Amino acid sequence: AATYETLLVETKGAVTVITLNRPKALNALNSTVMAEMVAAMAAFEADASQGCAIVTGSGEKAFAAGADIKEMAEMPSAQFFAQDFFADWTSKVVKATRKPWIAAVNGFALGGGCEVAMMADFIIASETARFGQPEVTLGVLPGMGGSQRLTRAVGKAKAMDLCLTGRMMGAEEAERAGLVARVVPAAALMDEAMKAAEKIASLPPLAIKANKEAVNLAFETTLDTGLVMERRLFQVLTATRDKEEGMAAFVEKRAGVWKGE
Ligand code: CO8
Repeated sequence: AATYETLLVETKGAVTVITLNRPKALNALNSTVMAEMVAAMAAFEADASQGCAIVTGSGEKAFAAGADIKEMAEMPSAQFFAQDFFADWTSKVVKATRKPWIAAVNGFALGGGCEVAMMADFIIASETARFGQPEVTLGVLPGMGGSQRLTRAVGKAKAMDLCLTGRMMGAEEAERAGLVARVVPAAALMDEAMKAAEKIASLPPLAIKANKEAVNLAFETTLDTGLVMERRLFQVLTATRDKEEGMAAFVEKRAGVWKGE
């Protein structure tokens, strides 16, 4: 596997584990992290042996405490616009990745950290996780999707509360609000995330991609169009070998063997 300056990337069977690795800066997201995440996610997406990825933070304290404030403080204003700063996260990490990835949130997920967690297909949080969009306290606002993805995830009341006060919410509140899929004790976080990722990686890959695409469509389109698209994806999957195998395996009471065809 490639080596990175700000990430640790390991493959464990069919699961790629990407660890944000700037623990002294609470894994703050600078331009290098951004560029390396684009590369690491592209490598994951391209590797046919890999079925699911986990993104987590190194150390016990943080998933990521946000975009790197020290880097942004030095950056000329025009450069934010000229580089379309933060745009790659959506275009090159979120949109370019058709395989699923899970955020395993182990501590602070603030600002850009919360936003990266929300880019994942779902979040598994440790009991010690803390989520927030404190950008207002820096004189700015979320810049990597927080105002949009958080509002879609938890609704206006809590999104406004978090964005306007900058307060953090704990894992339990985040689960109640629908931001987080599961909360587990800190010591069990990576085991739980690995089990979920291994399960996903063990399932028919075309069906996995179609399920991900269909759920994401619910955020992008009308109900009517979304329902049509869901049916089309269903109809497309009926033409796959894996559908034949899946239904035969059920009838024959055995485990399916998937080809991704
Ligand atoms: N960027 C850079 N360095 C950071 C960041 C960060 N986001 N967060 C923490 N660090 C560094 C600290 O500076 C400190 O470094 P040093 O040891 O060199 O002083 C080290 O990490 C440890 O942090 P603390 O000593 O502060 O640890 P505490 O346990 O006291 O506090 C907190 C932990 C509460 C998480 C605290 O570090 C904190 O509040 N961090 C910042 C959180 C934040 O505001 N995040 C939002 C950042 S902005 C963003 O993500 C979106 C940007 C959109 C802007 C658009 C611009 C146009």
